[in-house]
Amino acid sequence: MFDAFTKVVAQADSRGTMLSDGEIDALSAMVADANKRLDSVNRITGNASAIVANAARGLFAEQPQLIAPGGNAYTSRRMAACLRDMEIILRYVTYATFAGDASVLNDRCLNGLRETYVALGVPGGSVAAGVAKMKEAALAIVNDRANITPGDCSALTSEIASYFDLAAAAVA
Ligand code: PEB
Repeated sequence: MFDAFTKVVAQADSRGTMLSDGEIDALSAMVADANKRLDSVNRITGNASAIVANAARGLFAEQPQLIAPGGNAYTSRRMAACLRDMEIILRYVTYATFAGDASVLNDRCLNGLRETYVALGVPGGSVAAGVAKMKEAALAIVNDRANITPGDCSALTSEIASYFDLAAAAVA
């Protein structure tokens, strides 16, 4: 598992070179914007249950076959597993956001997830649709202008979006 710093160090070490100016500048920019990152993680984390519940509600409204008899979220056991899966994915997205690197998400959550869903008969495309809904909700919360110092959050927003997209693509 890497964060943005250890990733760059590992890459420089495998090249056998000093850190480049570009690498130092990129990490320096990341440090300068660190409060935005921590605020974003805090906001997503603090709203995690609402993000999961609303995304699931939206998913089941669009794909009612999931909660109909025989569906993959039918019975409270499967429904609970589904909500739990969405929460796990959201949790790893917050870890990746915190670390500034996708490796924790890839290695500990997404690796083998598609195969798991195929084996279980869970429709990966539906999970991906649920992840896309969590992405919209999380980014809306991150970009809420209320109670923060206004600033440019576009780079961070697209970074966070990329983690959700990675998760969706891994199971779709
Ligand atoms: C992945 N999900 C399920 C299982 C596993 C995961 C390993 C099988 C074991 C169990 O049931 O607990 N676990 C999960 C995960 C990690 C992990 C992400 C990462 C570290 O360790 N059903 C739907 C929706 C979707 C869904 C499309 C969006 O209709 C999910 C939610 N996951 C779902 C369901 C099951 C499941 C299991 C329904 C239960 C399947 C079954 O037993 O029939």
